[in-house]
Amino acid sequence: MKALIIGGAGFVGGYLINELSENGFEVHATCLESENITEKCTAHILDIMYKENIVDIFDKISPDVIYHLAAQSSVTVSWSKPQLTAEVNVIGSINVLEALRECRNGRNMRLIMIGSGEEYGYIRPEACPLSETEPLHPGNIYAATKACQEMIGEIYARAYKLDIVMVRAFNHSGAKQSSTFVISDFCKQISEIEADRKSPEICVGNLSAMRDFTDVRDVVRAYRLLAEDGISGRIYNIGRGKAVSIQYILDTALSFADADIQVKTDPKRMRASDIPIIEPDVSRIFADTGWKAEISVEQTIKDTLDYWREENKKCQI
Ligand code: A2R
Repeated sequence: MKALIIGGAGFVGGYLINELSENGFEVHATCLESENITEKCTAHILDIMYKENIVDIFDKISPDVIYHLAAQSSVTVSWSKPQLTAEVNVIGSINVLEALRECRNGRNMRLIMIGSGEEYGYIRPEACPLSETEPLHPGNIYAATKACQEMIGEIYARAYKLDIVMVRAFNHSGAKQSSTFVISDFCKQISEIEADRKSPEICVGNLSAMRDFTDVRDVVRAYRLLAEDGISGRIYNIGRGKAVSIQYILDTALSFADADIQVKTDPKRMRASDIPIIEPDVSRIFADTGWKAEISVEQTIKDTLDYWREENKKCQI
């Protein structure tokens, strides 16, 4: 089986390249000119804003499965750069869909489109666990573009009979993730305190919110299984199905710390619109592929902390 990952140089891309190459796939991955990619795959330069270039790559590789990961993936950036976010996430995704329609062998390729649990947005707490049929009320620009990408994906699947599977991935974490995400943020701060590079205070936001965290290694396994067993035209939630509080994430991270650390609430980290609980129903993906999260939240936190400790050592050399 041949796989092509569009946007392979990002956080998830590196893990997906590993997952697929370890499971016998011939892996191709695209990156922007400025990015680096691992040697476990064949790299191709691609900007999804140029549809003809996507068609060329699809024709050249003729993959069995395409993973569309390329995105402006930051909620924060989506507020400051809404046009860029819409261009990459919506127009770029339409370019991918059009390329699938126009390339020579597109009817024999499966496209996995990566959306987000953020698409659900302003939910009623009693709607949890959120099933895929729950109405979407995106609460930020990033989420709105992902909902739009998905709606257009559904239209292409139906109108042009293309083989497209869509996912809504909830919070996923692991080593190498940007510290704009909570687990990575806490672990990075702890590692800096341990290394005496920061005062012994960890800055936190709203600790009562409950979110669903899955290890990125489990998430990419779900992506692989969906290529094999997912049902064409379907949308799948991907998550653990069990939310925990940010307080629990903090306490667990602190329990692994080799230092005395005070907790300090930072008003800049408090979001006025924080929804109390977001938790997906993951029975659909389990029914169709047998996938469920296997790596514990505690393990993810431990591995992320170890990653940041190593990064700190590099700074000291
Ligand atoms: O923005 P950069 O330089 O980090 O590059 C990102 C790349 N990308 C593009 N690739 C091709 N053409 C473009 N016009 C374009 N704009 C951005 O997509 C980055 O290397 C990759 C996305 O990776 P991350 O930002 O690290 O996202 P992550 O966490 O790997 O998430 C993968 C997917 C995304 O669709 C998220 O929205 C979703 O999972 O949660």
